[in-house]
Amino acid sequence: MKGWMAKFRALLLFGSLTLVLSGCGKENLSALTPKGYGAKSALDLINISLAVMIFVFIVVMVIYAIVLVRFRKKKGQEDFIPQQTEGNKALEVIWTVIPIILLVIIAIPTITITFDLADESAAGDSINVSVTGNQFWWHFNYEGEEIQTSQDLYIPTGEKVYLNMKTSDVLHSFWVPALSGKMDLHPENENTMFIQADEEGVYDGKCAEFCGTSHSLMDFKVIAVSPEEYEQWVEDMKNVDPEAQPESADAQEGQQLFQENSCIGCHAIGSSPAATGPNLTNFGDRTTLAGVAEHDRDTLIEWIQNPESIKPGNRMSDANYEVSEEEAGKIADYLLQLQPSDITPESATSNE
Ligand code: HEC
Ligand SMILES: [Cu+2]
Repeated sequence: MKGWMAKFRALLLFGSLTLVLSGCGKENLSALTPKGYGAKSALDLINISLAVMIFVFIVVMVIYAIVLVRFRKKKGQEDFIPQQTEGNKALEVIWTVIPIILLVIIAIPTITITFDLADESAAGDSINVSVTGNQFWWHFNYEGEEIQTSQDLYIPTGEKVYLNMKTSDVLHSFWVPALSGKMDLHPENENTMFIQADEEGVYDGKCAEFCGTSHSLMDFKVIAVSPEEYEQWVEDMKNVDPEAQPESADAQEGQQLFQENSCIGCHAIGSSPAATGPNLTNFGDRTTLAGVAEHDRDTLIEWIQNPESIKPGNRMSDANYEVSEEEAGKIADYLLQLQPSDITPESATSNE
């Protein structure tokens, strides 16, 4: 009775764990709910391999069950040693040939898809973005467009967008599970992959290569909008005037403070090339602060005063500047009104 209870408890525990854990994960961060070309191909491969493995498992289990039942010692049967056989050509050929066939069934799509996903022949006619991984943030430079941005990567749906990737420091790995597989970033070699989103949406990205203290906080977003919205976004980003005066007096003071303190030394606004910190041209349109924190005024003030408390070990923490809470508030007002485009992450989720 006791043993039975223990088994029942274990079953209950595992059963409820399965139930609870199956609720984990977000749909826009899962390779099992693919929303793009690369991720769909990968899921096809997972399914083919799984089908083959389930087939093998079932065949083995059925034979096992038959043997167990058929060759049991029957009631009242005398002990005896069964007839001993050695070698059986037919059987050996069968159990060599079947696995070969199964491996070929897995190999053909694997090789086809591997080459297909590595195919860069369309890169010349496509959107190309230089991606730079930094501890612990992402920089995006739209080649030929004079657009530099960080953290949020805008792409049009239904098109291959080629990412030419490098890192400025240690190894990182670019991964948007719902859209495609991973690609490592190297300081020396440029690695290229393409992503293609089939549906509009905001897809979560992660750094998938341990890169230091805040590796787990090196998040980013891919924002897939319709091709027309993308065109609009490109136009808006190209037309940004980095010197433009904000409307409110506080934000104007904030702009002054941003320039007087060392902020401007590390953060570009407009299309000037990559600096030590993220480009803030469309900071007001971002969904998160520094890729992970709440995107609101209070959190931003805290970030400006003590970035270490939000992202340990980040490269802004050892910057030399002194701003009061009031000044940080004005800088926050300035940064939050940097909203050059009507195309925002909401555009990607509103048409659903
Ligand atoms: C030494 C260079 C440096 C200085 C100076 C600096 N920052 Fe930063 N800043 C960074 C880096 C690096 C990051 C990225 C941190 C991360 O996410 O790992 C960052 C991130 C940010 C972010 C978040 C950006 C995003 O994309 O979400 C804001 C906002 C910001 N800094 C504002 C400021 C302000 C305001 C000042 C001046 C008071 C300032 N920074 C001074 C380097 C600097
Ligand atoms: Cu990283």
